[in-house]
Amino acid sequence: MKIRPRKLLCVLMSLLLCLPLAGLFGAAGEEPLTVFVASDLHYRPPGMLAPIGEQTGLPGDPLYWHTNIQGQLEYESDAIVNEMLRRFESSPAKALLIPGDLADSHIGYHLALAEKFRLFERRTGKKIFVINGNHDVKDNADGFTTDLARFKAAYAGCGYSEALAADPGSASYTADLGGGYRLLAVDSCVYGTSDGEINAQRLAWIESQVAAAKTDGVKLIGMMHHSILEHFKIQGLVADTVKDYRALAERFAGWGIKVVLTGHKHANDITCAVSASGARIYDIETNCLINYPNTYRVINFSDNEIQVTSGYIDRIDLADLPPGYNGAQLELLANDFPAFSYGYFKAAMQRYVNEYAGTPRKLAGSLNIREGTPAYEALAAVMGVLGGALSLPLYDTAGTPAIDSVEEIAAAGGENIAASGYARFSDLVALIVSRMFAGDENTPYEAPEVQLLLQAVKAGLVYAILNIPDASASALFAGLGVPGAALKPGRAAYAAAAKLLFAKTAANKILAAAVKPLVEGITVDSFSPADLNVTLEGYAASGAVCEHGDPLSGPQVLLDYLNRFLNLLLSLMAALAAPGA
Ligand SMILES: [Ca+2]
Ligand SMILES: [Ca+2]
Repeated sequence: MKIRPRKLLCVLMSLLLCLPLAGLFGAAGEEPLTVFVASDLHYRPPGMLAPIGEQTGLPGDPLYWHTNIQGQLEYESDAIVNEMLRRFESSPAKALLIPGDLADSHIGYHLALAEKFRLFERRTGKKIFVINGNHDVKDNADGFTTDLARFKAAYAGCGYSEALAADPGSASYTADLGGGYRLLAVDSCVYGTSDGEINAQRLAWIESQVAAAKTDGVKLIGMMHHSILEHFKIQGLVADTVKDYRALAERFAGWGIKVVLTGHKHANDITCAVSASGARIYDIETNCLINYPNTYRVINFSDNEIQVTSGYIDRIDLADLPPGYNGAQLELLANDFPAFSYGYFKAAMQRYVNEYAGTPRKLAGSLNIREGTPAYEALAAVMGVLGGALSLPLYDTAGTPAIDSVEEIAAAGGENIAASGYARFSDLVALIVSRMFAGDENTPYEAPEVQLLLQAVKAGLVYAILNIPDASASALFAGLGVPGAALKPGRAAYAAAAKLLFAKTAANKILAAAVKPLVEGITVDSFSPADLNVTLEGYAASGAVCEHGDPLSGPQVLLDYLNRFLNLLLSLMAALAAPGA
């Protein structure tokens, strides 16, 4: 075929015209972008903390008497944040992205953290971008709280002063990250609550930014505090995702926002979904920095691939700690920070069980029951028993004849519990929750730890049934069809009650089958891809549909629910068909 010179000229002209546009659209050969991500700092300036010696979190514990209930290393937070900044400084990343819960809403905490960030940026030339979480912004009713205006002013140097666009009605903004990528920082908070929602006004603002990004030829990386996809199978049912998350994720995916960086649930998890039009979206959630296992992410964006690697704060500089630690604590903090961090978390779970399951304070508050009333007394009695039930030692270490351990209650019901290195119910809770926080969790229902946890729950129920005050107990026993004589918690009563829960009856098998998918929703990673070190599809790639992703649009969503329900039914039928049912 003969090529006419005029046609050739046309082709050459078109190519030349396209060249500058190719640059704008970040075509192949664009410098890759590397970002550093840390979330949920819950920062406490050491100077604003009460002396550590005055803490009474877990009296008598030699290492963790200062624990709080969430397992957040408050006294160590300054040291952890400093170490995280050193890691960021020595990483190839030019920007640190923080998806919310920078500090509880006291303005003093925020100003101290913002000043630390300002000095860091000035010294290193690297950039820090933040967005608010549910703990950050509230009404400034007492004069010390951080409201929206104060938040934006405090973090002017962390996104707001260099924003390309900012939503006047929220903390949302956009800022260029380089490499053809633009940060879309989205305020997903309903101030003063832990709820996540993007109302119509905020969504309209986001849509205007999507149009602007298209005009400018840049790709949007989302960052917001709340989950935009489910991270475990019942999360969408128990809330804590952003409201109407499937519809919102569908829109984000359709707008070409392939990655949304989130925090809030304090876990490392990555979930994927595909929109009706085939567009893929990832929710990359990062662990609370001051909670075990103290994770941060380094994410590299190139056209075809997004590489996620996870790192851990596994040492701190003791010089950054406030005074008041004992020798044993300092030794462990210096030699094995992860062990200190895990021990602190375990202690926090123990404190949680002691305080919240054992006293009516929190429940009474939410039920509007006032202290000193008969209702409060009744609740206190019940909660005291429940606290006792969950504090039962797993094994009969005391060697007393009284039935006062999980081991003895299970034995009364004809079940032996396996030997283990765990001492308390709270140790098992700490293990399961910490594995979920760590990510890539894979503890199946049949694993000894899960079975032990379930046995402890059953034994706790037996203990509670037998020890709650008579009036409530009578009603319960009548309902369960246990003879009235069992009201006194003697050996016979334990045997009768324990057999109800531990015996291999058809009813118990059905119960176990129903519980299994709920338990594994927490103990096994619910959705691909993997949570920690993984290569994802880049913005310019359009690969295969992700396995086990969270479906987003109409019929798929219904199928997903139907599928979950069918799985439950099948497990129930399998349980009934098993020998001995
Ligand atoms: Ca996952
Ligand atoms: Ca997971």
